[in-house]
Amino acid sequence: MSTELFNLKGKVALVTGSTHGLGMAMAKGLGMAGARLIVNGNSSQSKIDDAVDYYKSLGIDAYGFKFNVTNEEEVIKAINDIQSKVGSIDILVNNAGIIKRTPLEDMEVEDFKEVINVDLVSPFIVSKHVVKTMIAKKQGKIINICSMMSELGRNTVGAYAAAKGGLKMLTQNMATEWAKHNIQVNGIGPGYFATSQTAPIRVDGHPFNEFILNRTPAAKWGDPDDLAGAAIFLSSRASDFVNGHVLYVDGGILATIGKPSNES
Ligand code: GCO
Repeated sequence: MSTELFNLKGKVALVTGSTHGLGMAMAKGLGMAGARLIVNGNSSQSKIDDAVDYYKSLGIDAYGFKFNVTNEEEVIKAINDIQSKVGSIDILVNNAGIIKRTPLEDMEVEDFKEVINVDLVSPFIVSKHVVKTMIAKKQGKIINICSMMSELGRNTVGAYAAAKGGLKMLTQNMATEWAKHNIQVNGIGPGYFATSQTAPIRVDGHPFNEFILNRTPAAKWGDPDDLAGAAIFLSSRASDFVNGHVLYVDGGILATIGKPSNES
């Protein structure tokens, strides 16, 4: 019984931004649990093809769809293509995101708007169109990828924090409106993970690197594969009565005030 609860066989899972990083780690987890994987990106077709080949090399049934999650027309067309070529989407992971690190007083309005558009508006756009079939089928799972910045501020990432804070509340409101259709909407809040996005601040000797190693009770950066379990749980029957919750996978950062660097 216990493993059956986490079995995703026969499910179709769309993970936006799943050609690399955290998106790829979560998508791999869903594929290994049996889901048929819809791989999405917007940079280049070859990057998507390479990712699909990688998933297939792991025995995962994967299909690539290049579309811009901020462009509603492209999203509508892609969802129709996916549904006609693969099947209706049972699991949606809104992972695609960007970050711009600039002090707020120096940030261009266009840059602020772009971060909000990709990190907050696109989860709304994609969910709005995917949920229609979930409502008709009276079942579905949506996972929004939040952040430590859904709870905490940090110098230079104001637009990102505004978006991720908003995404936490969007998650709660989606749950409020769609739970009655047996659709569970939850979030995952990654802590600090070793990805290309954090590479600039994860350099040996970089003050932020030392800060994170000291600030994180687990005393390490997360491995993207550490997110697979949370993604499978929130995509499976095991979470059928979990709604509007953000599951933080952060090595304990949010659990603690931290400690002075001279304390072990
Ligand atoms: C940063 C990091 C963070 C992490 C993550 C933390 O500059 O602080 O890039 O944004 O990526 O979101 O939860």
